[in-house]
Amino acid sequence: MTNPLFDTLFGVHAGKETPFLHLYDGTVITHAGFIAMAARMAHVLTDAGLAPGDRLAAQVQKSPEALALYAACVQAGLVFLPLNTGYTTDELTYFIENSGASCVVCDAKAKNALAPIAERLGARLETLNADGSGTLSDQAADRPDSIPTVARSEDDLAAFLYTSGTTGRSKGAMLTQANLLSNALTLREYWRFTADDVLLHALPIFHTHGLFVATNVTLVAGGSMIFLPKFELDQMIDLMPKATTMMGVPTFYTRLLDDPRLTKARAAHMRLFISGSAPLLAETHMQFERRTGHRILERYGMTETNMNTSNPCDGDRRAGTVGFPLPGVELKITDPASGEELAPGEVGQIEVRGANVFKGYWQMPKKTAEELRSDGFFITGDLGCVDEDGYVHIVGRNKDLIISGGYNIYPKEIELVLDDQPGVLESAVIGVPHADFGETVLGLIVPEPGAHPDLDVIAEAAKGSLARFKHPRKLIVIDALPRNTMGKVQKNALREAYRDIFSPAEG
Ligand code: MLC
Ligand code: AMP
Repeated sequence: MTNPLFDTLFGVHAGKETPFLHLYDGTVITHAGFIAMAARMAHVLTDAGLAPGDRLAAQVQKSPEALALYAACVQAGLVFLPLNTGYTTDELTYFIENSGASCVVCDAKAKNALAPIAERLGARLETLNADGSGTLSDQAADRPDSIPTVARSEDDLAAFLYTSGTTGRSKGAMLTQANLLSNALTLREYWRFTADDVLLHALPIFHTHGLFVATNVTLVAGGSMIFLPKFELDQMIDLMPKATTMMGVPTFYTRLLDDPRLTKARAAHMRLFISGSAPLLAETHMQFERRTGHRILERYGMTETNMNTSNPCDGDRRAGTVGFPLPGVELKITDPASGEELAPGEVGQIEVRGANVFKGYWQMPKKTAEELRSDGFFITGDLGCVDEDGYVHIVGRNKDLIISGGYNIYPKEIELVLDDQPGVLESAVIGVPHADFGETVLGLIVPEPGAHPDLDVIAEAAKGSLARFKHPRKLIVIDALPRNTMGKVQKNALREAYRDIFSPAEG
């Protein structure tokens, strides 16, 4: 194969007039139509001088064209770098600069803000809007429907996905063709995806879950997707009877359960509901089964590793567990201090090894060495254990991380912004339970002696530099942060003290 990822995911479908994307307005884009769309874009990118290995950063709304841009990059041998549509210009500047992108694709609305940085880096700037229009599509319109695929090996990079760091700036996780391909093929078998499957797709396509898990699995199975711009409850309820599978974060499931239209009859055509990216409460799992007759299949993954473990498709899907290591993935539980493997049943840090595990962080050899051992095991930062039946349980995190509605938020990034505000001595940002998002962000502020910081001004400052999903939902002034004898802020004590602030205890 000249380009294993392209050939296996996309190339095999060239010329097939089978449905690939069903849009809400009834439009159907066939596999052949999609591959041709991608080829036209690949012409534009290669004609512009982009060479294999160059990075293309894209902050674009979800659309068939946005997905075709991913396929075009794979075909042209470019490294695809998708970016959260919520990121501010400050945040984007770092990703674009750090990755050394040769091309930036954004919504026309963001063009003026990104032009200076693109110019500084000598990067091309193209636009692609939510409706598929823009300079990229304009140029692609009269290009040929096919293009020779650029040769790549399995070890070549296919994508960069940035993940935030607990202390410093975000790290670009380098994913190879083999990382993505091995996981897609494994999941197709494990979850029994076939060409008959129709996946209800409402996830964003700038993260592992919506881009790689959902899309790549559908592509290797030759199936189709009902491709929605975002999660809209009415559309999900409306379209469920036309789908066979759905992938979502736990918020999708709690929102569906809050709607009385979710019934056994409505879910009767579905064969599989999959959840991941954040812990699914056992209660949600049980409620969903009572309401629909389906046991949600929970799986566990990460940006750096794709999917690691999954509950079985045919066997017992256990609430509160993330199932078994996937075929080809080794998993062990180790002592965080010594790195020694622990006895079965003991809680420790989860480490994984396999073809799914990334190549390292872009231009960060020190960070890479801290998390990716020389023997290939990756230290996930999650804490868990394996029970006597082999099911993996995630019981906590060894990293200061908040997961809100499936988005990862690193408190340090927010604390740095809060600490910079007038009258603030120091701050602590914690995740607290939230009925809709699972966890949400709470900011605790300690004023300088005699100061009375204006919380509205501070909230405004956060808005300027941080994406909306990272904004503290509440700011509270407190006298002092609890510290242990080493001077370390005791976030556990804070989480305990404020655990009911958004979801008050019963009674
Ligand atoms: C939106 N908002 C969020 C938010 N999503 N705030 C906190 N956390 C989130 N996740 C903001 C909105 O901008 C809005 O701001 C307000 O909160 C309420 O918006 P909403 O209408 O309720 O949000 P909605 O657009 O419906 O989005 C919620 C959501 C979405 C859960 C559907 O966040 C989502 O699709 N999440 C999926 C994330 C995901 O794909 N994660 C996978 C990562 S990969 P305002 O100002 O209007 O109030 C990974 C690996 C793995 O983790 O294992 O899969
Ligand atoms: P990300 O960095 O966005 O890829 O997020 C990966 C993190 O999400 C993991 O390290 C886990 O902490 C968390 N995660 C993913 N799936 C699950 C799950 N099923 N249960 C609990 N946590 C999960």
